[in-house]
Amino acid sequence: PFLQNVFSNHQFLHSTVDTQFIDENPDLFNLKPTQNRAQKLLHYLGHVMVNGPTTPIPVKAKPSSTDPVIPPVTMGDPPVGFRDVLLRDGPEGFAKAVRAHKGLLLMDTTFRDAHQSLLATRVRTHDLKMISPFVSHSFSNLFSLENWGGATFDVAMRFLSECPWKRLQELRALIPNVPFQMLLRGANAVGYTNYPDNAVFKFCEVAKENGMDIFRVFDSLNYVPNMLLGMEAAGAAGGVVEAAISYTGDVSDPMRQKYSLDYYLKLADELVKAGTHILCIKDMAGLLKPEASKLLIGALRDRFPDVPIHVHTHDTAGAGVAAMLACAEAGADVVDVAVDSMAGMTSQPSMGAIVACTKGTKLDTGIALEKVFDYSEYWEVARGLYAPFDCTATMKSGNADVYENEIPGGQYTNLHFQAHSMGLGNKFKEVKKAYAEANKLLGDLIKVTPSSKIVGDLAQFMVQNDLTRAEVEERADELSFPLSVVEFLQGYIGIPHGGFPEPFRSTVLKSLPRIEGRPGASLPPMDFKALEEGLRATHGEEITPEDVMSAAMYPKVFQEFKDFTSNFGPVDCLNTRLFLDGPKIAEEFEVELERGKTLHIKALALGDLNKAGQREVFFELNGQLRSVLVKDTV
Ligand code: 3PY
Ligand code: ZN
Repeated sequence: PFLQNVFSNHQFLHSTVDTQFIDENPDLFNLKPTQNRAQKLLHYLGHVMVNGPTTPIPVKAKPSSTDPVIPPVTMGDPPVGFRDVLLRDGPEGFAKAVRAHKGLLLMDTTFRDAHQSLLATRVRTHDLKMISPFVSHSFSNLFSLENWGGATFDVAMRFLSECPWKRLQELRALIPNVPFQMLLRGANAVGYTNYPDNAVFKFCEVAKENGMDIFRVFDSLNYVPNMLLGMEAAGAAGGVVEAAISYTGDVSDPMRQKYSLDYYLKLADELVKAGTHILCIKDMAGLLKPEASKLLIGALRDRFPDVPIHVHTHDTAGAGVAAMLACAEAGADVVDVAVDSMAGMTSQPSMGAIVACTKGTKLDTGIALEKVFDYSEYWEVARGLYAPFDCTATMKSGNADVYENEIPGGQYTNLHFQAHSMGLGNKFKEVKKAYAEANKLLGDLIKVTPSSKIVGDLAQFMVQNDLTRAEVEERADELSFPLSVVEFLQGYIGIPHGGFPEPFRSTVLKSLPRIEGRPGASLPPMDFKALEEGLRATHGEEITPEDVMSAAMYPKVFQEFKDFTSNFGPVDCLNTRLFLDGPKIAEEFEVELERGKTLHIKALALGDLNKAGQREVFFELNGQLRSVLVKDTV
């Protein structure tokens, strides 16, 4: 029967009714959305059984058939953590407490950068949630848990068909005591281009409301006006501002003058003057050697005795643990690690190694190694579920050639995948060489999202067209460069240190317009009201402020995500094997839609292909026979 509930009752929706009306019409709360969601999920499962996963799979590997074991969690509330300090004393008080802390503090990147670097950012909320109570209870003395931002925002919607905001809300509810940290790409927020200023401000505001605490703000060119914008936005939202200087070159090499110690110290001066709560060195490619760590962190420590220093690195060359220990010795308060089974190679250095190496010293982290082992075991098995995305399918080790090509961790993995899928053994070597050449062509840039993508695009263009650096320079006026390169030269992402490369820029751009100064300053503000109304008209009334921000960042991806969920339901409720591979015939399983609402499903049979090219897929849902018709597109 047609339900006249609050979403469909005409009188309720279109007239002013008082509470008596509600009392007299109990059907209004006869919501029963389960039926609908269940049917949609069957449709999804049927679709995967017939056609394979909806998300693109780069590696020919199946999710492992072993489920991760969740280590035991003590009953009761988790211990007090740094988030309690933050909530009580605010960002300034929090920064003071961090600075006053004896011993080395850690940020755990397992929930964000580690899987962005090793598993193509594909880790789903489902597997993060399972281990969250353990994290909350066992690692209450972490400085923070990095669990959001960077590529996770986009990938959650685009490839996992889940809402990034819901991830944040759910993790927040499970981990109340450890500060959450996100990566904010300055004026690019969580996207790849500059957004209007009000979009960056609003984004931070909504992120803070949803439980984000610490905003690591960087700009891919270390362009200060862009960084200040991001810092202001995070600060205005009430967040902890962690301004991050992206590190490139080698301060311990006297031959590398462009990014010298002096360059970093001057930049740090500006960020500290602008009021950052924490200062971060963001070594996105893992170039910070132990000797350089001593010089850089030592100098920053002397200069800013009261400002907490936080260091981020990647372990691409294999020197990550050594470098982080050197940073800690030189006075860093916090360093970034990933749990052992999600560490190493292009990810962060190993948590267990750092915890063990500092044990009993003045840098003791206070973290119990046995807890790290349990945590690592969970992730070792959980990682098996992501075998179709695991870089170790093709990449067997890190490589010290990163000191030459300076490719950031996540991009190193991506380029390796791409080169490998071209099927030529030595392609990656060629791409890496071209990357270093492309970097020089563009004037030796800081390389991190999105400037790293621009250098990568130029490198691929050079490989595809078999061009050397000298040939590109010679033929710059006639070549048709990738759009990202042209826009970079126009000034779309800001101004690089040392200015744009000349005469290359002028030769490529000819009469194309150039942006002066900070790109966001010339963008008209975003009209959120109009955006929201448009979304309501397309997707119905239940659009949230979080949805509006998703659409503001990624209009097309958000639209596709909404269309997907209106067809296939809340696929984030499925476990990862079901999501990627669907059930086997005769497999029985449960899907928890929400607390207390669990579906019992059994996959019964796959029908033959009918004349319309469809198959009927049969299930048992809570004891009743159901079927869905799926178009066979294989
Ligand atoms: C990102 O922007 O996603 C990064 O991880 C940069 O290092
Ligand atoms: Zn990183």
